[in-house]
Amino acid sequence: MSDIEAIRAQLLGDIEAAADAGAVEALRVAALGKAGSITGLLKTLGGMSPEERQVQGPAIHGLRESVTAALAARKDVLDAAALDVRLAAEAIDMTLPADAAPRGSVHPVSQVMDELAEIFADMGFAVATGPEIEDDWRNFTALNIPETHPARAMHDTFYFPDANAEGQKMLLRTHTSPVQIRTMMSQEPPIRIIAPGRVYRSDSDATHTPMFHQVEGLVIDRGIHMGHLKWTLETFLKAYFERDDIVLRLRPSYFPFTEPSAEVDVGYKQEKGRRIVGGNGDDEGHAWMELLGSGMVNRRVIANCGLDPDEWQGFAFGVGVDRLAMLKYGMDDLRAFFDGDLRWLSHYGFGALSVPTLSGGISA
Ligand code: 2NM
Repeated sequence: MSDIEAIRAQLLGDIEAAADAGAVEALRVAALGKAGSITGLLKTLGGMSPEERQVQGPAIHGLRESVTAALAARKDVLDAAALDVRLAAEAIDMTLPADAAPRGSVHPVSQVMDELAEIFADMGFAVATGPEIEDDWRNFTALNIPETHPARAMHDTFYFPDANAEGQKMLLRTHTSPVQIRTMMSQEPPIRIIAPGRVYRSDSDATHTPMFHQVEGLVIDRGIHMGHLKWTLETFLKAYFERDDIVLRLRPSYFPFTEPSAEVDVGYKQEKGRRIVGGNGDDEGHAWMELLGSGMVNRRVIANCGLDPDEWQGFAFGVGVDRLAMLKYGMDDLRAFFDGDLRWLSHYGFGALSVPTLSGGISA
């Protein structure tokens, strides 16, 4: 066997036996590197006679090509084997139930907001959202809340130190009503929305947190009246509390943004003196509990949003989400909502996969 054939047999055998990428690279350097065996053979071509070079040249170049090809092929085989090992090690059994190792839970506030979205979607309401940092006009002025209104005082509202480019005072929204203002200014009636979200008031004790959650609702259409408001709230509360024996009591009230305004109390028939929810019993055995604020949207608010109040009327309401959650799920301390205590969350939280639906059960 010629030198070339001996080198070829040796190298191809070694390459075939290379156990890993490092061994393949070492063989490449030994054959094709600066001091490699094939590189050495190529260098001998210069000193040969033309006749000899004509024979040896193609033979040596052929050797180099077959060794290069063998190195690449071996590397491909080793790479594929390494990938197989990695895939086997990192395999995930997609057939395992996701609940096998439950981690985390849905906060009661999120659960209740999901329930509200589901209930109101069934009545044709869309969910609207807006920024938590608002300007004075959208949070107060547009809502017919005068400059001198106590809600504007520093001790209730978190103001930012600087005004915006239009000279508007900036603040953390004190209610989600600016979302309704934005909606009325950007959409053509009829409008049916709920606006859930975080709101901020400088207030902190056992029953008040400086950030809390609110849902407000707004309907704007032709010929809307208090009957629509009462039916909507009754239908919502029956669905939310998952019972049919709910009665409402509307008491006259005052809000700058609604006229007339009504405070809505929810009543439960008391079972032989036993209170089902907190509240005071009346002569007929009802336990009444103040729950929502509501009213017919003030025509000045409608006009402030660029709509003609002679053509468009509407009702609006607002309710605290944290309070709704406490009543339905039996929590008694509002502050626990914001502690992030994992034991509380695992006790009161909801499974991430149990999405509320009207068909499947609103809190199932
Ligand atoms: C409440 C009570 C009564 C209300 C009014 C409006 C708007 F933007 F349409 F004028 N949004 N929300 C409203 C009315 C809110 O919360 C206790």
